[in-house]
Amino acid sequence: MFPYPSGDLHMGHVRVYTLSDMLARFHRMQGKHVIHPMGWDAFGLPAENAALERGISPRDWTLRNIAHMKGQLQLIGLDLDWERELATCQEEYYRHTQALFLKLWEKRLAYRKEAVVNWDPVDKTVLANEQVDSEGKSWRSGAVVEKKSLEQWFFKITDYAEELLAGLDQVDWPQEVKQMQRNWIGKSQGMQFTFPLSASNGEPIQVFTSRPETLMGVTFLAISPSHPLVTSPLVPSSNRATVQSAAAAYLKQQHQFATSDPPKEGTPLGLSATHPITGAQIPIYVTNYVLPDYGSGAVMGVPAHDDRDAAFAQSNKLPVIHVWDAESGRVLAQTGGPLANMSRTDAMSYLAANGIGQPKTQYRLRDWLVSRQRYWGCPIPMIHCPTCGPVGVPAADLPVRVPDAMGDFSDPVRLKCTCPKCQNTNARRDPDTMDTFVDSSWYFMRYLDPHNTKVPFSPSAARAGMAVDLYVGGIEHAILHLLYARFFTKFVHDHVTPLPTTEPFAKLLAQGMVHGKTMRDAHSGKYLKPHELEVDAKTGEVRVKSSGMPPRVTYEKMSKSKYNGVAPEDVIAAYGSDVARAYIIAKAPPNQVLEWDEDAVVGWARWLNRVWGLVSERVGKGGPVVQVVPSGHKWTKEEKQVWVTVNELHQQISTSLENTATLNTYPSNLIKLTHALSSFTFASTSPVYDVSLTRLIQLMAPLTPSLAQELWTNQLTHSGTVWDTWPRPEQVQADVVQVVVQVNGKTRGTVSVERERLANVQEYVMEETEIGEKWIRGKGQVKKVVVVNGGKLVNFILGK
Ligand code: ANZ
Ligand code: ZN
Repeated sequence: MFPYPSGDLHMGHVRVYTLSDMLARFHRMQGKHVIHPMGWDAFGLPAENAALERGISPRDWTLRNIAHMKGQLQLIGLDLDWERELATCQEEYYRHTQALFLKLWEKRLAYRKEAVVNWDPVDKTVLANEQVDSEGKSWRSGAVVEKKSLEQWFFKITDYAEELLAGLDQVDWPQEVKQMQRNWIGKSQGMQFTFPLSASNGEPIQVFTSRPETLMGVTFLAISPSHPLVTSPLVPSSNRATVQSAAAAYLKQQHQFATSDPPKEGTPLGLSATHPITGAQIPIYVTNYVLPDYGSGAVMGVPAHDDRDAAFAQSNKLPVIHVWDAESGRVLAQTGGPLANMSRTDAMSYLAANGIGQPKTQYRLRDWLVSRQRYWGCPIPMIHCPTCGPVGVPAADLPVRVPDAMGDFSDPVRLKCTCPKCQNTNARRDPDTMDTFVDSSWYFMRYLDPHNTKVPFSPSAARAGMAVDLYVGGIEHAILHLLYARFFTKFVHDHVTPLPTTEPFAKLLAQGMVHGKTMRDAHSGKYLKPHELEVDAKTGEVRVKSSGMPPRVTYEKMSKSKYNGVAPEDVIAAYGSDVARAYIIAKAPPNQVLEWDEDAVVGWARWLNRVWGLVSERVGKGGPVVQVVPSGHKWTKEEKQVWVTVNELHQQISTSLENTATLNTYPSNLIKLTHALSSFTFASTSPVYDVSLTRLIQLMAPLTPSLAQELWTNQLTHSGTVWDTWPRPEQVQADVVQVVVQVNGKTRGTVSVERERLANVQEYVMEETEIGEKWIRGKGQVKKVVVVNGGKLVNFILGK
């Protein structure tokens, strides 16, 4: 995932890009053609805020940050395809974002609608539903979001709801991310019923229910505060004022508690509707718990079987009719009327067959509102003509540029234009820019053909390159970015150019956060600044200066206010990028939180020094460091032993790089390999040692590229580069095998057995080992010996 150019690289970036770099190098060494690109998600609000604070233009601020962060990325030793670099704020990029918008418009997947929108009163912009948190606050400013009615552009992502669900079964993504997407799409299958208004010929009330089999238990109808019936003249005049002020209050509550659970309240309209089966008169309430934008904004109240309805019925003294027996999964005979004894599916068929209800699939997913009243974004390439309505900007006139000065971007002079269709001179440009999530919904395809001036990317490049084999990035994008990118990919496939797959990211590696060591005063809980702490000279313990007490230590998200941040540049300056990389990979499995502990970093510096030492020692002995063992070589016992270890560890390293879940074992296996070589006690030089040492340096290359390359070329003086090949591990049989010994199924230990003696392993264990003496010999009659796994496990069954 490309970064937002906020100004400084943080540890989270170092973690993501170390992961991708290491894997890119590993696959390149195997001879694969790997694309490992980098770019900048460069539009967005912080640039405008910085501009206001510092008097520098958003463009300059952004470009400066990009230059700075590019330098920082290079410090990490990343092997990136800089020739594919892109920034979403460049004209060469956003002209294509605009072309894609026009394509969406042409295909009726972009449309304009007057909508009650989420209005952020601090940032003065509209927000998508996804950008409002569960407390009804803006994800960015934290302000309580207000509702406003405005004409806005939407993308019809709901057309793809079913495909977006189905595609999740094809991808190798973490289960929890897939589940979050499924919940967001929120497919629900049920029925729609129509309740005619009693004693009037007004519009009947439609309800969506996921429990059609409970229809006989309906005792009231509940409508949302913005349901049309609230303002209908059918509401008796004596109730009107009360109903409307109640509805206004409920609406406000709903905006405040977007999805939380306030007490259920309601006000009777003084109207009733007719039950479609019984003909009973059902009272209608306007309530605070029925949401305007789900289903039809009206609910059939079944207090016996729905908790919300139960709470509402109780406070409004409404009857409760039990109609469903959960145990048998059938409608009750006494109250079920024509549905008596039916299962859910039977009831649905009956209701559909008799025209009482229509089967309906409902999604929680809403269309994507993309208009933003911001300056620093991709301008929406549309023109509003008094005669023609919305007209797309002709392709030849793209890009519609971001004006140079931030000023007032809804400036009427700037916006005035001629209609490209009818030449009406009173046309006006759309003043808004697109949600920045649009920019990031297609950049991965642009990487495949980044310099194409005509089209976003050529069909052949897209065919050859898609999908992204491995996408590494933060779990915070589990819903928004990933869902939008999936939608765009499906749209591209359907309407721009066919792709080999409609899922953009075959495998997702969602990396965990990096937490910093956080010091707090044990009593007050106050975060402590570094100078408020001291280290005991004798014990090395840290304590709070003012009290002499130890601080309370936790690991928390790095932040300025907690004084727990660690700057990548400082770490790299102190230890070098290889050490930082090795530490980051080793400290935690990639999908888990990484607790940054400065004290542990130095261990990795020591390891690299050890490797350096081994190589210098070997080079100091003189003679070429051979890369293959001569065929006539007489292997010593020790050489054989080392060779087994080298190949076993090599196999484990290859496996962890293939199957990314256990990547954290990769550096520690390299350390084991180093130990194995350190303990090798050869008198003169050994070709097996040379080959093993060379192997170690090759296996290190994806993780610690700088040192590996230095050692390869300048110390070992091997030809080519350390990247030329990823060696293959050999299947070597050890001379000595570890055998697990059990007595009556209970493990009593392991013994080393020479391979030649494996055939008679039971005698050997019984007669010649300590375990044999302690647990078997003379401890009873050996009734049976079970030998499994080619002799690697022996179980002695003893009896009297
Ligand atoms: C009757 C009923 C009986 C319901 C019962 C539930 C249980 P999901 O599964 O999320 O789709 N509902 C429908 N529209 C609503 C709205 N605009 N605001 C709030 N609630 C709404 O939920 C569908 C259920 O949520 C529907 O099924 C309806 O209540 C309620 F034992 O109808 B049910
Ligand atoms: Zn026109």
